Amino acid sequence: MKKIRHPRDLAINGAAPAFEQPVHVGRPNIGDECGFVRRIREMLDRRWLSNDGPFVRELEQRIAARLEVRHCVAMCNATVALQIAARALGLSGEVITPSYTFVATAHALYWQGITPVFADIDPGTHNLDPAAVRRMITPKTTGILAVHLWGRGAPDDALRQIAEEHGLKLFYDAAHAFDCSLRGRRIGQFGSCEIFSFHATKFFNTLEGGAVLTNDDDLAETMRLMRNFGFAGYDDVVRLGTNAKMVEASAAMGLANLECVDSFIECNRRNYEKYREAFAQIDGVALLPFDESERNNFQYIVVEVAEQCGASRDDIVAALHAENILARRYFWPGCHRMRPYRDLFPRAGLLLPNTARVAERVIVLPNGTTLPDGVVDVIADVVIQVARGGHIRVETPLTNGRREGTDG
Ligand code: T4K
Repeated sequence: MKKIRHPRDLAINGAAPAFEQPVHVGRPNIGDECGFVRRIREMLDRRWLSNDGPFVRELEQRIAARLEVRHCVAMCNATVALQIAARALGLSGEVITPSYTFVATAHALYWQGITPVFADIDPGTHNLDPAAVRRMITPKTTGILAVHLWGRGAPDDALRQIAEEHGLKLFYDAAHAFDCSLRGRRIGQFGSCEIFSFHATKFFNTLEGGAVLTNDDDLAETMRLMRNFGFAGYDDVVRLGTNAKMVEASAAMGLANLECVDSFIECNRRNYEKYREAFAQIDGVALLPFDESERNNFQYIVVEVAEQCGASRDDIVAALHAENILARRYFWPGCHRMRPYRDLFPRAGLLLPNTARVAERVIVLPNGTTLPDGVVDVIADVVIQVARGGHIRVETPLTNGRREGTDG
């Protein structure tokens, strides 16, 4: 493994990169490969590929049991699941949500003709700040879509109180939070419903996929109808619907991965502990800790670069990219600065100071079962050298040759 003891050892200064192949944030975890292939053969023999197939049903039952929730409604991805949930909850007008999230959270609302109104975050947790949510309520507000960012539970008690006071629906984007807990209860049980992503890059994946978890029988039934064009029988369409079905191949992957979730967590936790140890020694760069009193999947390794650090966040990202470690600037620049929303709310930034600050400081580092040995030490060594000013400054870091986010 490459040793970086001096600025001249940095690839950004001309040395050979630490890794020949890119080290990604979001390399998929693949669990029981033989179990997946066996199920695919079974699926082909059965000639049942989609439409509420036996693997989808089994996956739904197992996830509902694991998360201790009555209903799991599997879908093709979390973005469409969020849209269906918003529609099933009867939302309209404005829904309050964070800007500091993956853009799918805002897009899902806007796609449904609902205006996402962005509230600021707590800079300590990166989750919605309830006081900021209160400030954004108007007569048009019908709901709150909070996010359990990085798998850390959003402040449900305070949000529920606000929702009750104002007659608002509360639901959660739990895309990052599979197998996590909040105050000792599994995420999946909060609000009217919670939406999980099982995208390839997520800690638990079904190739592409997602699900809505809810304890509300009627809501679950409505969403089951909505995901399959509103069909209640062969010729009986009882409501407006779309095609949001999970296919059997995805469910087969989910079943194969579900058996290995505990080992994924163990691996993520080991890596997280290595990162924690390494970053404890670096001034100006801090790891966002997981709450050890909760159940965590340890997937997102989030570090924040302080103003007093000797280098900017983007300098550090550029130096890591030069080593072929493709660290990410999630969720820069914030949804409100992306074009569809920038045009909608040109002055939104005035009310989102914490969002702006956090979005300028965060780096997300690789984790997961494919993490090469020694990568944490290399990352720490790169950050140490760059933080001491031993790098060539660059204006615009690139991710796989394309710019992330926008300039807005
Ligand atoms: N809400 C929140 C809070 C979310 O974070 C997300 C998704 C959603 C809702 C919507 O969920 P879905 O509709 O996707 O189910 C990635 C994921 O595509 C996205 O699912 C995820 N959040 C987001 C945080 O990250 P990108 O555009 O940053 O990365 P992407 O998909 O290009 O993948 C990142 C890297 O991972 C690639 O450069 C290479 C590697 N990779 C990727 C795939 C797909 C692999 O090695 N193998 C693969 O198969 O969005």
